Amino acid sequence: MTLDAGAGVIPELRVGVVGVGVMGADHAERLVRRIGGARLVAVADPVLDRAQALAAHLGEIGGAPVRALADPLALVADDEVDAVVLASPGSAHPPQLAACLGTGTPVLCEKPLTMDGDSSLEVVRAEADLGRRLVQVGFMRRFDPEYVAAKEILDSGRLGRVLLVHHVHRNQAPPHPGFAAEMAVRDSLVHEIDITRYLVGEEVTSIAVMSGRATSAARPGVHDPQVAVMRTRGDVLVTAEVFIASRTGYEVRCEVVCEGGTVVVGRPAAGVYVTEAHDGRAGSWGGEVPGDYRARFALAYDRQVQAWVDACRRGEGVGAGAWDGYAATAVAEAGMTSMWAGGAVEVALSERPSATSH
Ligand code: ISE
Repeated sequence: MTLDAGAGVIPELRVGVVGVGVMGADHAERLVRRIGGARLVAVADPVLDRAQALAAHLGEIGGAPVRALADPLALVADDEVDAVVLASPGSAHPPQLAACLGTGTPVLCEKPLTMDGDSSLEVVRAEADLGRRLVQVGFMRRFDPEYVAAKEILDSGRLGRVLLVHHVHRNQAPPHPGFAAEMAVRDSLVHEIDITRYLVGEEVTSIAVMSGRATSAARPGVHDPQVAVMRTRGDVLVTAEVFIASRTGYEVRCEVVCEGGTVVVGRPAAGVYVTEAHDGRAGSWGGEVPGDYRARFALAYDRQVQAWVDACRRGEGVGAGAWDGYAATAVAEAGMTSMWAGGAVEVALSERPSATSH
């Protein structure tokens, strides 16, 4: 259904979720439990059993009845669906995004926007042709309270110019058995690419991805860990460690070094301090390392989805847009080239259509 930007605030946004894997199920439950002003009406997945199982689970936790469909495009075209959360694999996004743009349906699209820069640019141009913002990309760190506070401090100018950014991004284990080498860049590092652009306010112009000694827990054919070195248009140097099988837990940190001080996001000492006995083994001290991104960024996801729902109801856009999705994908693509071929790879972004600067 088309939401008319001039129609005022609509009382309740009827949402459909496409893709019911880890993030789709997480967003569906979030919509049922914690998001105001929206009602989840349908979930779709080519594996219908999974969609049906999720719909049943949502009923058990007290949600209103949710229809389960097998065809994502039927969900987008459904008269009862005002807006779509796209949590299908990135390779499935292009036709699903095209359907959303074709029906004027606002869409919160999980990253990556698409699998390569060219197809992401098509999304940017298709949205620009419509002349209204419909696409939000799920770069949830932009809604994390610490990243938001860091952005405010940097923008205030009180620490002076940004000189360097250091990121750490560790996952406890590969998210699924099919995890391929490229995914460390396209699915994980893409967050550092986006948040660098957001914090520094400049495009990334080159990237080199390097690997050294690998963990013995690395999957065959996957370089793990890796370090990316990026440069922004204004020559800010950025390092990013991406570790897929760190075994310890999910750790995301970022330190921005400025002329007059530093800002750190995700300090390990934050939160409650505990000492803990481990059944006869040596005890441990400190806080807890979260198991995965759903725990670490729970609040960011809630805020992101609530901000998206509120913006859709007003007929507006919020958060990362199609251009941000394109820019991040183009840098990730260059990163994958560097990962296989070595050396720094320049990133040449296309000219930004003027209608996308909303
Ligand atoms: C996953 O797909 C995500 O988006 C997480 O935020 C990221 O930390 C993880 O590495 C990815 O696999």
